[in-house]
Amino acid sequence: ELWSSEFNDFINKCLTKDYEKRPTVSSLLQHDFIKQIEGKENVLQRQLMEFIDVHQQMGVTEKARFERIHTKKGNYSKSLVSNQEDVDDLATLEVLDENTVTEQLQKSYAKDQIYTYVGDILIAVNPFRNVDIYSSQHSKLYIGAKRTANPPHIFAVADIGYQSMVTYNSDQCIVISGESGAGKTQSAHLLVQQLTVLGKANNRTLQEKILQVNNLVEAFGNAGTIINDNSSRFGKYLEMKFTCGGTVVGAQISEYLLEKSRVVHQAVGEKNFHIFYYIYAGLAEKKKLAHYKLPEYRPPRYLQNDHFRIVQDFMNNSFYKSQFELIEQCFKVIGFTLEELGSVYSVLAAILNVGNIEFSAVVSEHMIDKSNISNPVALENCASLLCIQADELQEALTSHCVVTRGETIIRPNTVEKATDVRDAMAKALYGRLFSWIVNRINTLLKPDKHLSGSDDGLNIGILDIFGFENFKKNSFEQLCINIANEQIQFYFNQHVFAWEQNEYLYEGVDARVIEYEDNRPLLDMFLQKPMGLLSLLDEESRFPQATDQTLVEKFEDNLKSKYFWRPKRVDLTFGIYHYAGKVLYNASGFLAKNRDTLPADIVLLLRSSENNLIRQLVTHPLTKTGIAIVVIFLLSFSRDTGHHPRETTSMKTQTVASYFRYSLMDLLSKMVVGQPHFVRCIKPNNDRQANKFDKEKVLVQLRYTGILETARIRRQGYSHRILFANFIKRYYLICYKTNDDPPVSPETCAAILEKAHLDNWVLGKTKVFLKYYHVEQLNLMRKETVDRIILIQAYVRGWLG
Ligand code: AOV
Ligand code: MG
Repeated sequence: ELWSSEFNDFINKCLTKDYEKRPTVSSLLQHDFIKQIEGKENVLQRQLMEFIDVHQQMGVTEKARFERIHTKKGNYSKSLVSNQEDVDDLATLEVLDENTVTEQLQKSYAKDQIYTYVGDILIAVNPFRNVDIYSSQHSKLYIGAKRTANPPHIFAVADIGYQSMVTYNSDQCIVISGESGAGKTQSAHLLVQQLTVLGKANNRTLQEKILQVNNLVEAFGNAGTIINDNSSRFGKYLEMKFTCGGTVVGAQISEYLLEKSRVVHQAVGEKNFHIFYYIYAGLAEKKKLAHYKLPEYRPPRYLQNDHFRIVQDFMNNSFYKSQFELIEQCFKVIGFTLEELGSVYSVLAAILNVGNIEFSAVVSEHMIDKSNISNPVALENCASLLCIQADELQEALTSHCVVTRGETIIRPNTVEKATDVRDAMAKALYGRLFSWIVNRINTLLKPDKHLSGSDDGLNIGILDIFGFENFKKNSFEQLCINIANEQIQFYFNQHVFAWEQNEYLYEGVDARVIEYEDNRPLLDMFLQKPMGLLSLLDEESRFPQATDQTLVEKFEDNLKSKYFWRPKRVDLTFGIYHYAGKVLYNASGFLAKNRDTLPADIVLLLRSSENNLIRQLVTHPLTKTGIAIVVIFLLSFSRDTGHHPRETTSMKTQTVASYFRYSLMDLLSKMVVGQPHFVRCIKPNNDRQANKFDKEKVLVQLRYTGILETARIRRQGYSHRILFANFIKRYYLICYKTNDDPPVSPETCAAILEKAHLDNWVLGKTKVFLKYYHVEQLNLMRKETVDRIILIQAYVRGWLG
């Protein structure tokens, strides 16, 4: 409260370069503000102590690094370092080639220095073991510190994001990329952790709630894959909400494209979503398996795989038990009620029971294949957990309604069809439960209007999606995951290369053009309408007679792109040259997965449930779906002039591909409003081993992510462009007196920059072009003056002895 804008204003008034004009001690003591804080000295003193504590700790490190900082801030071009030295920033390397960069990363890695900068971008090499660099001491060290004062760190990225948000009063987004298992999710956790510290939530509970969000959604959205024991099977954009003053007041998450198919089937060597194992072990511990009708002997079908052949494999697992406790705690801390918690367990248990329902074929007198449920116990269990009628469930699974010429006819389902309906029901229940949890979290963590002020406040978004995947067998899910990664790479290129170069051109700033791998053509091949891969997939999904075979043929006939090829004309495989390498996909199941239909009978039945949560899952069309249609409509309208959008879809016909396309657009639209910061995670080996740096493996990732080009452009380029007026408003104090009102002109900007002893900046037509280290230096100069005043005040009041 005491660090209010009023207090800051007060400090600013005392802030003048002209020592003569500074207020005297006695005049300070008479100041209104000082009087106002009378009686609150204890609070202020504690804050000051903390502040000094941080500074003393920083001081130690700073001393050791003083020389380097000094040369760096003087004349940057002279501070390029030779290969023998340690570098924190690859952009400062004298020799900038693949080998040097890889060696540099390897050297740092060997010393547990897993982070390295490339200009303002952070590279994180996964250590695959705990490194002691995330303590509260470390956390303090990176608060408001100049970047060169400490070794590179993910906390520094949080700090830059936070400081930029407060300084420029603008939203920020942190984009984390890297292949599966590279460390994105871990990085996202660390960012949230540091941002809650920075956002000094004045309410401990809120801080705890925000810290639990990731754990909770990941229990439902992550699973063990061959590559990563805790692999994200959905994309997550977590927005932390702040007041304009920088106090954290809430959080919101958006989820993208959960891999629902995992609920009913897992590839060899993989597992189902974590939560299923957690509840099994947790409920066993509480002796509640029978209550939730979970079998204690044979594992439910959906949990049977090569990891778990008998139920004891996970039921008695102590890790799963402790995770269950943790998740239950998360639910409670965030604010879910016990009733809601019970319903969540019921839905999960119902899904496992749905999977146990088996069908057998009955040949009727009309020779139509019918199916019967051969294990009525599973059916009864499932109906009871979902609070619906068992006979109605049986009917919805084994038959379907057809409306022909106004007449409704009931047709039996074959065993195959009934099995599909069963699995579709399980997937839908899980997907909707996941969205419900996310929506509920958003409601519970919505910033209080009263706290965030009348306006919307500010936010920092953290993007953590599923990483690029290339398995032995790649299906629809891998295709979606990899397209999303293409999109992120495109976004990165746009920011780092394309927009930067355009702006130089526009502002008349001379900068050399850097070549980079543009993945736009490939992205167009996927997203264009009407001939892009996703559109073709949608079109084929509308034909009832279409098969996966006709789909691949359609791709081959229509996708005239060097990025697409078909190795064997006969089978279902096709290949794509992604930015991160070539991937062979198998189109088997593509159409069904894209249609993702849930029969109306099942929806109607679930709507009759006596359980409130279950009714909610099927009653409200997920709000996003509604927006999706509008956005797709608008996008297709504005882009493909001449073509009327065909997707005037109702919810019934919305496919995964069209929803997915919308998701990408929605995500991008959120991201483009904020200033981006990038974290690029690198996987040092394929064996998840600590202390193993596979040079070839790293090199490939450096190549396809364009790190080398990034380093080049960061060396030559200007990462910050600030309008003259904004620049002057913020930094005029460095050169002028508090009461001065210098004109908005390039000359004023130049005067400030010269006064700050900076070189290598450029003035464009409307903006100042700065390198990232210039901004750091300027901010530091401004902050140091303010800090000094605060300390003086403390001494004046005699609080520090
Ligand atoms: P991902 O998010 O990039 O993969 P994770 O963040 O899940 O990868 O990291 C994979 C594993 O690497 C973690 O479970 C940790 O064991 C280890 N790890 C990552 N970062 C660190 C770190 N900073 N310190 C210690 N261990 C770490 V995927 O979600 O599969 O694309 O879809
Ligand atoms: Mg992840």
